[in-house]
Amino acid sequence: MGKQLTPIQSLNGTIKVPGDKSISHRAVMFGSIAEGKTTINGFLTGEDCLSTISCFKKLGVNIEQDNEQVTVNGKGISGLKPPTEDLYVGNSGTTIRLMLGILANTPFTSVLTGDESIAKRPMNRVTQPLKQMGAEIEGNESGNKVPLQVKGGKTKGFHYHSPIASAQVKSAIILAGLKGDGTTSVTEPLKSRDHTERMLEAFGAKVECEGLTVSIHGGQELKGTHIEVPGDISSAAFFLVAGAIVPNSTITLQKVGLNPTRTGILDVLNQMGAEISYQNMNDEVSEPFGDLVIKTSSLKGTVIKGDLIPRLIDEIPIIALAATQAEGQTIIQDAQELRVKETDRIETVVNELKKMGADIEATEDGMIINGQTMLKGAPVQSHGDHRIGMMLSIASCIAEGETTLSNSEAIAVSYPTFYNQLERLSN
Ligand code: SPQ
Repeated sequence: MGKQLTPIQSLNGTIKVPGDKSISHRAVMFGSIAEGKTTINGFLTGEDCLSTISCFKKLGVNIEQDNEQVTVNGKGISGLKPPTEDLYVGNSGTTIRLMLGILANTPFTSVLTGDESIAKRPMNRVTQPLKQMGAEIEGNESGNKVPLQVKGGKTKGFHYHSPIASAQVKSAIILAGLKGDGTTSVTEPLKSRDHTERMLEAFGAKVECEGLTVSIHGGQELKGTHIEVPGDISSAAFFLVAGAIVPNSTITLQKVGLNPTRTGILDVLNQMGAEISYQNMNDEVSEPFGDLVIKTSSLKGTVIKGDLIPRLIDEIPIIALAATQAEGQTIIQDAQELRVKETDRIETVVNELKKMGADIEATEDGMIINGQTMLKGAPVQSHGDHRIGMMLSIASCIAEGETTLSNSEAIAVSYPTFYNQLERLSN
């Protein structure tokens, strides 16, 4: 039995979206390998970030969690203990890829596993450069698929020219470099999100960023600190689009993270003609944030490609929905990375939106959407992908008739309060 979803007349009110997933993961990870106490406020209690806590607890780290407040009592990387069971990352690509970089410099062996979706995702993008740094990693398909066994040791300085713009690849290598010998650097083809670089500095490390290259000197110690997690713009994106396409709506989203490497969604919505305004901006902190107000808007089609793609990669499913409600054609290209996310997000977005009557076609590296279409309620599925589940739920708000969403539970990976907040706004 799926979740029954019915059309919504309007969405109005103010909400605070949950904490940023990328920042929450990193706060627990860096706190776990830092010396001393780290306090985290606004932590995302989604399943992915809880998997990160559970893995570090299995490595002997004392972590106390009280809802969105987390205290990590770190004892440095040398304080990590050999795990007595496999480290299970659930659905979380960020957890497994960043942990590979950390575990490469521990004096013990660990095994990392995950769920069905993680079992399909490529890990050689991280294990291959880590092996070049001297890490000993084995696994299915020569270290491309879980379970992965990491025999810790000492990595050596290395320069990596990454073929893809990926914060997970960049972060794994930089985290290995932080504890390895010599200088490690990564050059990416386009800039990916820079939360690792910003947060390592907050933990007292020196990181050099020049253009598309990030470098770190090995042997640095992190010092426990306080991390304030802003709202996740990737979660806010669902309500930004909902506010724009549901009639008679005005939604205020408070304290949304506005790191420029993540704000591609705002650029695209502006390009499409959405009425967005900004309030209470704070850009004097490591991770800038502010309030966003969105109103029902007339949207027009656009082209999304190039260096914009890494700045909105996780928002493409919900942008595709916005495009079905825009006048004219929207073309999304250079987004082949979507094929290796929790699902092949080109296929899942296109197939599920087609079931609701959208005029949308997949291309090798993106999709082409012709608007404006009246969507119809239909039986649809999330395929276990949180972002597909939320996109289809927002689609149901404007569709004619009832939509049944199977596997809606997947949404708890990044947004456990999604339906509560949707209901609050619709009253
Ligand atoms: O953690 P996971 O499962 O990879 O989550 C996703 C998501 O949609 O939430 C991707 F499927 O976000 C990634 C994002 O796509 C989180 C992330 C990070 O925190 O570093 C970086 C991006 O991935 P990548 O491969 O571009 O580095």
